[in-house]
Amino acid sequence: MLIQCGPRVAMRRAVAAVLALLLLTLAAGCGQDSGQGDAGTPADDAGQAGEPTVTVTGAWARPAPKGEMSAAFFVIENQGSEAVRLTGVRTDVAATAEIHETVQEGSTARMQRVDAIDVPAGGRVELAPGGYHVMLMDLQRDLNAGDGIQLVLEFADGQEVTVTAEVRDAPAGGHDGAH
Ligand SMILES: [Cu+2]
Repeated sequence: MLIQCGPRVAMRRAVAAVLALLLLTLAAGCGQDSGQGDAGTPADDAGQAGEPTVTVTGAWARPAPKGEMSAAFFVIENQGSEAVRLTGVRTDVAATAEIHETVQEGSTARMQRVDAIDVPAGGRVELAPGGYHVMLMDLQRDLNAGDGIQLVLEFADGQEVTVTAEVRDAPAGGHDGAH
């Protein structure tokens, strides 16, 4: 018994020493972490705390009379670390707003509705004549050059971006197909 007692005591002391070291290390670590954590946390969370990660620029729409159709265009930039998906657009100026894509088939341009537009992380997608556009159907009022119309872009992750699109004619020289 005495022979076994010695090692046990030694072991207990060793364990105690290790525990003490561990506690010291943890205490020191905690002190350092709280300092670094305060500085690092806000930046780390910026992209995930409901902060907008999408910027929409250069919004414009074609002039058209009430009851007719128009098309709106803009550039979506995604600064986030995850892809975003434009799933819809709301506006007061049209009874219906749909996301469309103009596709070239031989010499004819045809447009079709698309469910969504994906914008990759760090990427951009341009809605422009001849490609993607927002179709504004059954206009509720005249869209005259110089007007500003409000569009609310809805994304799959729940974020919404409101932009004012300037009503104006297509840029000179831009190709003016089916819109
Ligand atoms: Cu269209």
